Amino acid sequence: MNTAYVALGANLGKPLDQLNQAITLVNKLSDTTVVAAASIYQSVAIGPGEQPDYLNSAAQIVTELNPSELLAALHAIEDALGRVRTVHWGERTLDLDLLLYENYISTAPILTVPHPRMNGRNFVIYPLLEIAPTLVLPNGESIKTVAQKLVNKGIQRKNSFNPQRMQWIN
Ligand code: ROI
Repeated sequence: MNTAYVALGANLGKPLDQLNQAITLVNKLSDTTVVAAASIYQSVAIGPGEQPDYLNSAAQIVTELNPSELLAALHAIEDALGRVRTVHWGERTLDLDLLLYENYISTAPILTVPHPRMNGRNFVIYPLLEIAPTLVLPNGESIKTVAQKLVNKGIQRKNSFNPQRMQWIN
């Protein structure tokens, strides 16, 4: 069994509904189980133009899928939940990013793990810190050190996750 971490984000449609559907689908992937999910964090959009705030979270999973299979499965869930790919870095109905997969490192453009921009984003690192406070990244840096370098601004913790129901509660 391999432990992996996935970031979830949405800022169009009904973001909380999409995240709840997404976590259910991730948990239903073959040979994959959601072990923990962080609270929902509402965060100001970074990126071009005016965008609604995002809802972000992170999940810890165990899986027998390999990194490329897992990434493909996450993309399939994005597509199933109607992600519209328009502007690069634009608003989206659902974004699922593979952050970490064991201590695997890949710099291939189609599968970059660890996620290349995760360390600079409080909306990725804060949820990750919540579910994996002792995590050490493949480069040897601890999640706590990464979190301490970030500015606690433009982000608010919201809904907590109910693991029995596999849902964030409204
Ligand atoms: N901004 C926030 N706050 N949260 C996201 O998940 C997010 N995702 C993105 C871009 C457009 C970079 N901005 C974001 O892909």
